[in-house]
Amino acid sequence: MGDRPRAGSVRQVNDQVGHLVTAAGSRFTSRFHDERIAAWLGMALGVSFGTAFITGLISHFMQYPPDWLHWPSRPVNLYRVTQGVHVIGGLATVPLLLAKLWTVYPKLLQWPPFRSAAHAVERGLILLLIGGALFQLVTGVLDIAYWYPFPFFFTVAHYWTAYVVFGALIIHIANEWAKARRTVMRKPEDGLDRRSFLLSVFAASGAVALFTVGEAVSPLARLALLAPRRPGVGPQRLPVNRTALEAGVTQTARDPGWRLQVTGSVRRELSLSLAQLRAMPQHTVRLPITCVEGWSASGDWTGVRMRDVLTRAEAPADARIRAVSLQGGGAYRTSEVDPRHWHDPDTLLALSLNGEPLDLDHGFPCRLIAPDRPGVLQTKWLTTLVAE
Ligand SMILES: Nc1nc2c(c(=O)[nH]1)N[C@H]1C(S)=C(S)[C@@H](COP(=O)(O)O)O[C@H]1N2
Ligand SMILES: [Mo]
Repeated sequence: MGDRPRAGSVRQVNDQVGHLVTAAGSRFTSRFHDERIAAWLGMALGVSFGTAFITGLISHFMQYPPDWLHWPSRPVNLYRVTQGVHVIGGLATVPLLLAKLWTVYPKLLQWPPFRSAAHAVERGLILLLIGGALFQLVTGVLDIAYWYPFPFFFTVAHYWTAYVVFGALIIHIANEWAKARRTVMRKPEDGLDRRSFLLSVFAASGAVALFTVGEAVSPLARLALLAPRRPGVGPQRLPVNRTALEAGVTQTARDPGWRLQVTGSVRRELSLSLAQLRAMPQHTVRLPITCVEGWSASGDWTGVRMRDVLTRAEAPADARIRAVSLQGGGAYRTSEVDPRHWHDPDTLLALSLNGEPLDLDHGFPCRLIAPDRPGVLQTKWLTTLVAE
């Protein structure tokens, strides 16, 4: 007893931690912990996160539009493109971010962690950026895999974190821009083969995109090996997100007494049976279901124009319409249709898909289908339209 060292002073502890961290940092030495590579990857990440931010905002504000905002209903595939870019681009970002973190991680482990207050703020910001970026990619991937092991609601967390990441990214770019530019412009003299390293990272990113893009671009559907849903796979050759069983509507949807009610600020309330809807002029349109999770699949939908029904009910021309499902609960049991969308001749109360009456899982007896609209708003198993 007695000759064991006393608990070390703060300085000793600090030195030891520093030693350990440095040892961890130097264990996997690689020539590619390199500023030039970090700068190129940083630029690619700036573009991909910037694109994800913009396309993400588009998706958010399409689903939760403020009163003054009316999305166009044309081109019909617009949302298919922006959301495809969001999800497939997001997946392709995973290899880029991993490569970047691997390239710079010795710097992350530097000891002491900060030298001054300003340096502490700068590093705190980088931590926020890395944490936020990883959070966005991880939750995004889990969401499209329909796996929700986290205690928060995905869309809310993903949406708010986007602002944090974007803010931190802008400051990071402002801090690093001059240095990164100099690094990239300067001709390297060390003969390090950065090009093949960068090419492999970009190839990995491209491969992820190639093997998922078919979930939104039907001709490439057979390549979509990494995609959780594929166009053409499902009842009536269309994927299903929520089945009638899961939605708890198998009985009510098949009830022969089913009627579509049209109420609210209309001058003539309507209550239409399926036979009455079938007796109205029928139209066929080719439109995609574009899920926010990135997959899109087109079908030939046949049914009554929404505007024909609303005109018959004498709904105000500028009314927003709430479409209500038979489904008892859940986030997607209702959706809002703005005037632009319900006046569009392609917006249907669909009764058939690809030439057959709607499958129960696609919304039998009647579902909403409208151009340039997220899948979550294409309400299935309709029962009521409320003019607001
Ligand atoms: N009532 C109701 N409608 C709904 C949903 C739902 O859960 N309940 N899911 C939506 C989502 S997220 C998508 S992507 C589409 C999928 O339509 P499909 O199953 O016909 O392909 O339906 C939408 N309509
Ligand atoms: Mo969806």
